[in-house]
Amino acid sequence: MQNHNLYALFQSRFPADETAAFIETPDGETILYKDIDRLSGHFLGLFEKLGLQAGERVIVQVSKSPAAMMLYLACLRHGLIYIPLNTAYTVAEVEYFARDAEPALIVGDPAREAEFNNLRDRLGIANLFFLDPRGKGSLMQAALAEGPLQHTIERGADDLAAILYTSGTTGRSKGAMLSHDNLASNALTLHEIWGWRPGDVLLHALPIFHVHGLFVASHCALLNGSKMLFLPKFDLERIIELLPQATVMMGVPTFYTRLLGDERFTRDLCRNMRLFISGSAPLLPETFRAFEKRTGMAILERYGMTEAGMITSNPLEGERIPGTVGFPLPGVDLRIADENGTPLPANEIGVLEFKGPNLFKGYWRMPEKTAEEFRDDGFFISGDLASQDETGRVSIVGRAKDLIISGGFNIYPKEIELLIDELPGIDESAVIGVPHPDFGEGVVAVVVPKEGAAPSEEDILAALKDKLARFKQPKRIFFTDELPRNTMGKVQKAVLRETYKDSFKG
Ligand code: MCA
Ligand code: AMP
Repeated sequence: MQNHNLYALFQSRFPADETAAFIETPDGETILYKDIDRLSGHFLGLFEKLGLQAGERVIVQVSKSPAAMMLYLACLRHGLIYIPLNTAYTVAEVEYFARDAEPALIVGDPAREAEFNNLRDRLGIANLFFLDPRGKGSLMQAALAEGPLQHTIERGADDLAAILYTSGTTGRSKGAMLSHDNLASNALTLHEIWGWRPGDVLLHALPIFHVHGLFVASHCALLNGSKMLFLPKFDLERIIELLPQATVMMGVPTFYTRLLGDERFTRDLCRNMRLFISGSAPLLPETFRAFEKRTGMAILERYGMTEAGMITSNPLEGERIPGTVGFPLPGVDLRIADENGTPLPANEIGVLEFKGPNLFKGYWRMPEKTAEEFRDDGFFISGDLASQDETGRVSIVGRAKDLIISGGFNIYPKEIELLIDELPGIDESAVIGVPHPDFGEGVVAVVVPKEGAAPSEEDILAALKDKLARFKQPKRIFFTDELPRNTMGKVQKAVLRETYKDSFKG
């Protein structure tokens, strides 16, 4: 029987060259391909010692480091379900995920040791370890004392490899369950269509707690036996320094607008680059054009979501058209439909629905929520508004879901509104995204105070501080007497977005 464990696929592609590097950091840390089995094997030793069983969950909220990458690969090998969390989440937010996922192991940042210990005690978490940004800490200490073991356990196609939480329109996060085959099929497709070739070097500046950085970027490199120039975070100086050594880079639009904002970013700097890929948020056509003018290269925009990885892509060969996200990936069945799921004619705007081998297995312990988002014929309702032309090319034109995407991070207004509404002196609130020069969209809260009350912006922000990750906190708060509503009583967010559209101008 074929072992569907994703790690087995990667292993089958590791380069024979003993000197081939997998990861290089600016601090001079290097991991060679020939060392991945051994380094991840130490974690396997620890997992055995702790008695962790395949199918159990592991929550990981640590800084990006080569060691964190090894931990991820070890979880795959042991059949553990990997749950990465945004490092910006507060412990209050982590608590929600821990209650929902019931992990057998949590790995956290030692900078928040006391808070994590408290969480472990309250929730009765069996195992808690720490890993710091330099790959040191109690996890590494314990792992290095074990093994290395060398198993890559048998997994079936549908066995889960990871759960990635995406926020929900109700304010409750949902865990998207992704199988080994979901991840493998998408990685193999992207490796193929983006023309990965020997000698490609990936400049990796994305976080590794989301699909974009963890799966799309790293998996392509692993399948290609490529080196990753691994930055702890987006760092303009480092990127300018490293670009001449790279051939491929993936980023959110903010990466590209920030690069364009620096005059050292030139055609010559990109002389060895063959591909810049953008996604997670809409790339403005003006950014695409400015980039082309500066570098002579057309950014390749693709579209995806946590529930499925990548779904469409502009072509490697052929025209990349700004404002479009290209064609459905091979194996992906895609349609633009009305509210009943009936396909619409070409060029009409509707909701993008799709299915394919990359489509997830549902939301963790939320069968009703899962059912709501699938059609009877297995198509998934993305919540994105799109059109498709006669040639099959897709354009994302908006969102049916109430979602803000800021610097590539998704923010669901409901989650913030619920917290603001429960504060003293506040009647109600509406949270919207408006154009932001750096993040694409910036979060704005429009608040209606209770009669006679005069809450201040500072009070509201102070109250949100420990409850919400920094990137979700409103960057501006406005007060008003009343929110605009339609005849059904629904808040007209489009009207608010228009009213406050210049909040970040100038
Ligand atoms: C940081 N801040 C943000 C964001 N990031 N605020 C809003 N939106 C953000 N994305 C806050 C910080 O807390 C800080 O607040 C202030 O903004 C300035 O921080 P700065 O140091 O400039 O930020 P940074 O560290 O440079 O980060 C910006 C970033 C980063 C590089 C754009 O957010 C990033 O790496 N984003 C990528 C997200 C991503 O990987 N998305 C993929 C999702 P203060 O100063 O007030 O304390 S996967 C996905 O969407 C699907 C599958 C897909 O299609 O890919
Ligand atoms: P996430 O839930 O973080 O996986 O974000 C997925 C959402 O990001 C999609 O449903 C889209 O709304 C958005 N998205 C991803 N790529 C693009 C893109 N190229 N253009 C416009 N929106 C995008």
